[in-house]
Amino acid sequence: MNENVKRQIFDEIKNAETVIISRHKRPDGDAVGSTMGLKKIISLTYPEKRVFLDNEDYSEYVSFLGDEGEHPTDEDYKNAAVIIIDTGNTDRISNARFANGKTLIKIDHHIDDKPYGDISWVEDERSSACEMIVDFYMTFANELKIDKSAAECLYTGMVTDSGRFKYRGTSAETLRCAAVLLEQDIDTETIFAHLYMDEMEILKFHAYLTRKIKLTPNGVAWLYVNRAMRKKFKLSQEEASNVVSVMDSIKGSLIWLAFIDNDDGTIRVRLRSRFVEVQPLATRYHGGGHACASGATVYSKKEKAALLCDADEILKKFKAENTGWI
Ligand SMILES: [Mn+2]
Repeated sequence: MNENVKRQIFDEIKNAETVIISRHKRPDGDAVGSTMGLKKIISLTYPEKRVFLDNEDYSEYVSFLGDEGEHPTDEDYKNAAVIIIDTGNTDRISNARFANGKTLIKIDHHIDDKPYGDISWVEDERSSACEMIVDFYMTFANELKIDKSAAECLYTGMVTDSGRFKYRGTSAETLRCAAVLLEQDIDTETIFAHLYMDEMEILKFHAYLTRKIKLTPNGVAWLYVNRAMRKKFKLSQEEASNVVSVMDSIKGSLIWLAFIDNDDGTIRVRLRSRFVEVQPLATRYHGGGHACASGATVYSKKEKAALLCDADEILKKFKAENTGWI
């Protein structure tokens, strides 16, 4: 079935004079890598086509992949194929003009609870959207071209979304896709240095945070980054959000949560887990995402407490019903 959808997308790209590619707000490595990677593949293959990235925000974290180039005009949209990658629902698209093109194409690996697009290719078991772009390239390898720079963008997204090929979505197919990128002779040492070396200040902040981790009765680990803390350590929203990773290896804490004060008074929640799924919980609190990596928003301290209580209950139930986890 997907072979058909992929063929449709390929034909749309082939027939379009203009292709515009967008991703989700607050982009991560996968959102940036997949869009930039696909843009490079299309431009290499069809130098005569006009290919744009069009997004309204930016990520410092993966800025080493280069900038997104010039934005399309309203006129450019008229006959364009618009491709949205790595974005589950239209509210999250970082482009208010996304519906102004001729065709709208969705390529995504989030659970498809709010479908959109004239053509939609969603595989929620994929470890990253980048993996899907590589699969797309492999499907049409006789016609599409790839180079080192495109491969570096795609590899960056594969590495970040799969937790360096550690999360459960990582499959034999994931590694086959990664292998195709490695064949482009990419510089993985530099990519890893960009992604995983931290400033000394961040390290000190993590040491501080480690002492602030709290546990619920059944072992849910959680941290709250309030405004005062953000100010004290001069944290951007992005840096504050990354604190969730500080709690990712605590024995018995199969669910871990970070609460981060947003500028508008709401509280962003990042939910992570192993063995037990947190996606249904995120959905209950105005969010969603993947089985073991989701995001949500709470609107009061009371709602924050309720979410923690629910998480604790989920973990309690899981531990009572399952053995064999570490
Ligand atoms: Mn992704």
